[in-house]
Amino acid sequence: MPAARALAPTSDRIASARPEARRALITGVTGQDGAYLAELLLDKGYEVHGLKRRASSFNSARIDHLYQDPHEANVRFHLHYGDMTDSTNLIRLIQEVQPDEIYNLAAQSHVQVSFETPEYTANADGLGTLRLLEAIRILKLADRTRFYQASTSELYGMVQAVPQREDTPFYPRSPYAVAKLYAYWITVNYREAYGMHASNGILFNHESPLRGETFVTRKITRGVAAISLGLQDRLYLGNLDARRDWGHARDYVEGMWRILQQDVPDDYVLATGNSETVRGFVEAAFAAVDMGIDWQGKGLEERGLCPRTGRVLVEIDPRYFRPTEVDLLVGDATKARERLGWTHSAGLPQMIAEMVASDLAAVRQESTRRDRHG
Ligand code: NDP
Ligand code: GDR
Repeated sequence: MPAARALAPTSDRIASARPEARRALITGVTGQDGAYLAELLLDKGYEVHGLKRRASSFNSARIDHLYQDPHEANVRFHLHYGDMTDSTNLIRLIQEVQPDEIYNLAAQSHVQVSFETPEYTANADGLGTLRLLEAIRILKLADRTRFYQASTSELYGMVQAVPQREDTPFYPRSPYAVAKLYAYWITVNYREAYGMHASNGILFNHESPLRGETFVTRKITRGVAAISLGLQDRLYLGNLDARRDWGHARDYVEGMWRILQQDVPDDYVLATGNSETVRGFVEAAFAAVDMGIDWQGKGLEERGLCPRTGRVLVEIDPRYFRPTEVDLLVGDATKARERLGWTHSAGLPQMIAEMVASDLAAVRQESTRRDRHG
């Protein structure tokens, strides 16, 4: 597989594809969910088009295994440069691809980063969704193109009711969540105003070995892997008491697809129905490498110690606390189960074990490479 890829003109690549395949456009294809969804749709026989941002270094590691040389026949996976903040680019791309389904996964998706970049987050996550819906309208594709919006349990924010369902009131607690609130409602509005097949998946946290390394689960599994191999001293974390409903990304992209296969567009919660604290996740990750952890102290003074040696393994860093936090998320996916036949398959301990095993392998490989070169 070549490391560098020159993108051929879009129309050439579309012409080479099989005419009968259903066509999907995935924004955010280089992210965790984009990678799993692209794989799923290719397995289902789709022709898949992915929107990818230009970056100064390669940002396609999660989808490199799906890459097909555009010079070959019957290519079904195509990448296009673009950005959610660029309307003309999105309109042109949708005009050329004429997708049957659009999955809008692109977003500045980090809640804490959204407090640092609120305007950009609103532009990419909120207005970006509007740009896609407007492109469908302007191009008169409403009868052909179905639209999926990556909505989020962060919309619930400040706890109003537990578990959270489709009819639980929203109370967003970050610039990210407020931007996603706009995206949620503009999707509903275009469905009602223009009869578009536009749906929201209100997805609770979902993780995997492909999760970005600055989200808490992956930060923990990677840190635990490195600590257990003697390559990292300790892990610095923020709020250990936040509770999340953590599922596996592979299950959730299946749910996205099912949402778009319904005759009638609608909004669905996808969740496991279980919740765990960040602290509980840390304990389970250390257990996966046969290490225990004892907690000592309170608040910012709290520390996690190795029960055998007394060494500090986890320390609190106030930098990782958010100006406003979401304390408790746990979802009720009854509607998705009854109407879509969707359930999650992976349990949390199983997923943590998978993530830790993957990070052990990755950290070992990086350390060997470093030793070899230096
Ligand atoms: P990631 O952060 O892993 O991926 C986000 C993707 O969006 C990346 O491909 C990123 O590109 C791309 N992107 C960011 N900004 C832009 C932009 N301005 N223009 C074009 N592309 C852009 O997120 P996930 O895969 O975890 O999540 C997918 C979607 O689902 C997101 O919208 C997220 O907010 C939402 N969501 C996620 C949940 C989760 O638990 N994972 C739960 C609920 C909702 P690059 O690779 O270049 O950074
Ligand atoms: P979240 O995920 O904010 O739920 O958004 P994240 O993993 O960032 O935080 C989960 C909880 O862990 C606490 N936490 C820390 N978080 C990070 N990132 N780093 C730390 O060191 C740390 N210590 C404690 C956080 O305060 C929080 O309570 C994710 C994203 O994927 C969103 O895009 C998506 O919409 C929601 O999940 C559902």
